[in-house]
Amino acid sequence: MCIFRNLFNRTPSAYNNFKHYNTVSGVKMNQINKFDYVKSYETEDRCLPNCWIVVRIDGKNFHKFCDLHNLEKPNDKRSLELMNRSAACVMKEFQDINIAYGQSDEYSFVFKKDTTMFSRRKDKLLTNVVSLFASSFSYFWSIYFGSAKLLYPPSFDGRIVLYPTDKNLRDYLNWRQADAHINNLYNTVFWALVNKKGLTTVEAQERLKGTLSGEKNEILFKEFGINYNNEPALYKKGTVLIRKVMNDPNSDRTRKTTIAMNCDIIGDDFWKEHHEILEMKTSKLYENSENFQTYYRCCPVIFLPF
Ligand SMILES: Nc1nc2c(ncn2[C@@H]2O[C@H](COP(=O)(O)OP(=O)(O)O)[C@@H](O)[C@H]2O)c(=O)[nH]1
Ligand SMILES: [Mg+2]
Repeated sequence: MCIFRNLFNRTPSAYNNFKHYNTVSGVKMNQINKFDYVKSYETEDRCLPNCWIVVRIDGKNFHKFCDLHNLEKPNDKRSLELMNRSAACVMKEFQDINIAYGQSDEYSFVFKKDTTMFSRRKDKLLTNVVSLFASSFSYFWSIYFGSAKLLYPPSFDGRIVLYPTDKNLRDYLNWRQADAHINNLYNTVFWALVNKKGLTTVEAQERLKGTLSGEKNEILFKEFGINYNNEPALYKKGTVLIRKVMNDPNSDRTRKTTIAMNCDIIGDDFWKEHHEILEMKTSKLYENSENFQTYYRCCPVIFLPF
């Protein structure tokens, strides 16, 4: 259907007059139909049914972004919290995301297997998540960085991966959390060698070449008095976001909210305690009040219940 005809849906005679006497860029209105066929070149790639849909976003060139913004090495609490806040914003907008996991400059969002959001269209799911995450990152920047200016608009890439079984999904999340652990242990020793012992980055790299985790732990402990176990869980474990029904501290009502935890998700305990994630159910009232941050308010101005 010619788009201009839609304008006159309610007054066909007006359309008839219009189409004969008007032109757009020299093309008569009654000839516009001949362009309609270009729409048929659009394709719609849909995610397979009955699969978990993982959307992973990752900061573009974040090593440069972090250097330019003088972020603390190897971990900057502000940037990790900003990533979490942005991810909570995505969770709020897309209620079919059951769980999200983030570390460093990346976040994985898991849509439930039976989501019908955007008719499971890949391009819609991916671009909506990536763009909301990126805009949130800039929008919330000053909350975490105060007067330190955002020097250019950061961007994120994104991909979609489908996992047909719960085991596949758990293995995927295990892989990301194991990656966080390996990188964080390496980076913690690396930057201790550079910042506290004065090694050059090349010397630190040489020193760590081929070392196993036990040896890295030992260097940290013996040479720097750091017990890796006591490092913040935010750095060691990354952050997992899930949905819970909880008592709202600001009223006598219960609310569905997103909570953030820095805990192990590789073992079974997490999945037993939060069995509703894989079962794709709403949680029962969750009264555990430790070890997590709530995101009742995701936006600084408007109260947005989840
Ligand atoms: N200084 C600092 N850098 C970080 C932090 N989080 C992430 N990064 C940087 O972001 C990079 C993320 O890795 P990757 O996505 O592979 O690199 P990219 O291609 O440069 O984005 C890390 O290698 C770090 O350089 C942080 O908290 N502090
Ligand atoms: Mg990156």
